[in-house]
Amino acid sequence: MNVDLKSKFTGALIGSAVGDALGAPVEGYNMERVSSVYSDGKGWEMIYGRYTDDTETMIGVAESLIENKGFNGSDMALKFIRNYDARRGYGPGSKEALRRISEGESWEEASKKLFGGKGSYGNGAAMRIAPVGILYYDNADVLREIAYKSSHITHSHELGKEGAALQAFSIALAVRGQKEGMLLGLKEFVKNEVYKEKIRKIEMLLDKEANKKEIISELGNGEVAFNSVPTAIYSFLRFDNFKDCVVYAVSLGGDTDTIGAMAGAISGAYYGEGAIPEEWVEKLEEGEKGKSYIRWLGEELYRVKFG
Ligand code: R7I
Ligand code: MG
Ligand code: MG
Repeated sequence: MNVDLKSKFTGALIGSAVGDALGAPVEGYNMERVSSVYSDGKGWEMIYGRYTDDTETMIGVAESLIENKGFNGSDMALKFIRNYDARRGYGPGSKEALRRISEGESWEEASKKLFGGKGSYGNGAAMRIAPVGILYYDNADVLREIAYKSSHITHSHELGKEGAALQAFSIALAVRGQKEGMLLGLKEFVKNEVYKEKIRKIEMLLDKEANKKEIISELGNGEVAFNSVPTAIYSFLRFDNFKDCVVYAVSLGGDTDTIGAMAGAISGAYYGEGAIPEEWVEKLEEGEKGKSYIRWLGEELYRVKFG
């Protein structure tokens, strides 16, 4: 498959926003309730096109990487704080970390205080990671380093950071066009046993064409990183086009906006922006930081990378 690299960069970001917006109206619903909403005569038509915290924070990651031509922790934290709109529905950990930083704590320290001093392993760092996955797609070591550091602003737990790194590396492999070899690549990349086990499960579940209930019980559909990042990767690997992948990710219920966003980021990076259903992109919100801006961020990341 020959998809041009720039459309993979923009595809990862627009794909993530589209997945977020498709899943947003049904976040927290179970599988049956999701299907009752989306089968209501209209199929999988996007309902509002409004994105959530997943995309708002992804925008902050991209803005900061572009402006600094690389990672700058205090600046990225500032971007999150400036863009913050409570109506987008932030997780309590992320909200608390950003509040602490805005009151003067350093980005290195603030997130460590969360969850009894263990730090968060929510999926909030993984859901926003697409810009890191594309900018560092050709260097696994740098990608890991920047994925960990950008996560740390809100998520200091090892499992939160590793989930973000795994999601970023999946996007990187997708940019490289590696779908067949993805699981092997991920196995070699991932350091934590919790995720190694999940990757073995993905392989097993792909082999047997498991049903949705099995996917939910084995891989998860919740808002902690290890119960959602593997589910997004599975959704990408199971299908051969953007639409089926993202519809499936959202159809599982649970943390639908986030699993949709992560599956959409990997798919968009693999198939390119042209493979994202036009009617979904059309419905995706516009405005100051809407779809045109998100596409421009993808183009700017491409420019930072290739000049
Ligand atoms: O990760 P985070 O930003 O939340 C992202 C989610 C996505 O679904 C978004 O769409 C938005 O709706 O929120 O926010 P956190 O609060 O850090 O983590 C999310 C949840 O994971 C927490 O509220 C906890 O339920 C759980 N969690 C933990 N539970 C126990 N111990 C995260 N870390 C821990 C932990 O250390
Ligand atoms: Mg959200
Ligand atoms: Mg969510």
